[in-house]
Amino acid sequence: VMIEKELHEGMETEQVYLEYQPKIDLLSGQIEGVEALARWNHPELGMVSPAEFVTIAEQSAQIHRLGRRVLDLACRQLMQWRGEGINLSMAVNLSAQELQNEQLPDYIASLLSRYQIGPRQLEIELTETAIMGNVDRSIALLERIRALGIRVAVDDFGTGYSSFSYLNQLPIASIKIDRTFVSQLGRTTSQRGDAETIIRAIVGLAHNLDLQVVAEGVETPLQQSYLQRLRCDQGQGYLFCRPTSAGEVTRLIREQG
Ligand code: G
Ligand code: G
Ligand code: NA
Ligand code: MN
Repeated sequence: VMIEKELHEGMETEQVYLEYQPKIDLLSGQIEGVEALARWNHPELGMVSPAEFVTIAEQSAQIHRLGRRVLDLACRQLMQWRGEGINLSMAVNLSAQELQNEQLPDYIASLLSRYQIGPRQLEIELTETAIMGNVDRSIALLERIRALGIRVAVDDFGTGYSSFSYLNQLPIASIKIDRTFVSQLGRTTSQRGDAETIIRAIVGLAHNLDLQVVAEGVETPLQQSYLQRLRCDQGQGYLFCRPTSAGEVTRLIREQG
């Protein structure tokens, strides 16, 4: 209860802020977008991991406040980058409960207009598990988000139900292959062969459905070259960049010209 109250305070202050992890075009190597990742710097505890405080927020219904805060900070940063002549897309993670919030599409629309953001610049990431929890309601809400022009990505693909049959019914634009598959690409055992086979199948299916494919957790040049060969579109991971400050992303963008 104490920690919930403190999280509430943290969200009203600079304690809760965003880091940004670039998404790289695997062919050109250019940064095409970023994923916003929430951070909480607690005055006594120091950095609290998002796995912990997102769970706390989910269990105490503060997840809606966190979601609004993250969306607001993300759109504000997009506005700032635009002022600096930088055009990126920004992905924001949402939890399952937020997908049940009927007010979410209107809130997002109000942010787009407040910060003068084009809808194509914003993306929403949701896990399969979050979508499948209440699939009809999820689809209805995602349709409203898509109607605003915002793209939706399925996060951690391959770890949930992996309901391939649902993929073409979901109003989504891309899928993110979970890093457990990507991490096996570096191995010398038969696991690598399995991961390759799975990734090839996911990419083939996704591209047939006109979905973009992002590989998560790319840590080595070897994994990168496998993913290029397997025709993944984008990569994200420590090899390219850790989650970092907006200023650092700006510097990297300037550097790539
Ligand atoms: O940021 P990593 O750096 O540790 O993130 C850990 C987990 O927390 C990931 O599953 C990520 O999707 C989730 N996460 C990070 N930021 C947010 C957020 O703003 N909202 C929600 N719902 N989840 C987040
Ligand atoms: O669940 P989601 O995909 O949103 O989680 C993003 C999480 O993945 C964050 O915690 C982020 O710090 C972490 N992450 C990003 N790149 C890498 C990577 O290359 N390797 C590992 N192990 N984790 C990563
Ligand atoms: Na994510
Ligand atoms: Mn993920």
